[in-house]
Amino acid sequence: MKTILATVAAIALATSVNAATHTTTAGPDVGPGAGESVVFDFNQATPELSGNFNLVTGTSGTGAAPLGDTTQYLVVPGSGSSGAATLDLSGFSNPIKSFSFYWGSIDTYNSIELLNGANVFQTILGGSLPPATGNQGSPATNVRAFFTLGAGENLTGIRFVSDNLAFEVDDFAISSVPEASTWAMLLMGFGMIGFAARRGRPTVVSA
Ligand SMILES: [Ca+2]
Ligand SMILES: [Ca+2]
Repeated sequence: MKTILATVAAIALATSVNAATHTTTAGPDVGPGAGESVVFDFNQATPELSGNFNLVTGTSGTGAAPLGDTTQYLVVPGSGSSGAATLDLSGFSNPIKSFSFYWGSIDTYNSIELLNGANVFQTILGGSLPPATGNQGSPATNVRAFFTLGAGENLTGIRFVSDNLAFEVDDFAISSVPEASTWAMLLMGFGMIGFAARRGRPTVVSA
């Protein structure tokens, strides 16, 4: 009976944690997590990015450079006092297991929406990564934010939303997935090993 109860509890626990979780590391940026690589550094325009945004360097009236970041970064909104920009991740092989980015001067009115196609399956508020005071010079509010996706979650895009000035982002990274060509080479390699193994084995002739 104890075993059954433990199993039921384990299943309940497993299903209840089916959502992206997050942690942070204080700035300046420590870079991507284990198994991740930067796929967007925002140093140039990219077709995957759409919406109300700007790519800027340094601190101006609309965006504050994330602590220690001297490169170009993403700022939302690009015009007006609120807006959203979407980063299309559908070109990457799924499942994406984790992602991270350098989040400058976190504000409570910043949020990210995790997308599967047009569907928002989770919203994470800036206020859930305290202290979200918007402080531009504090390591506590300029952090590498790490997100681990829940089981079965299919991430195809991220929407950066800001209801005021501003949401600053740089060096967006995802868990690296081997490219199709890498898989083809791996499979070819396995095939050759298999062929060699078969050749080396004495042929058994059944009577
Ligand atoms: Ca950059
Ligand atoms: Ca900010």
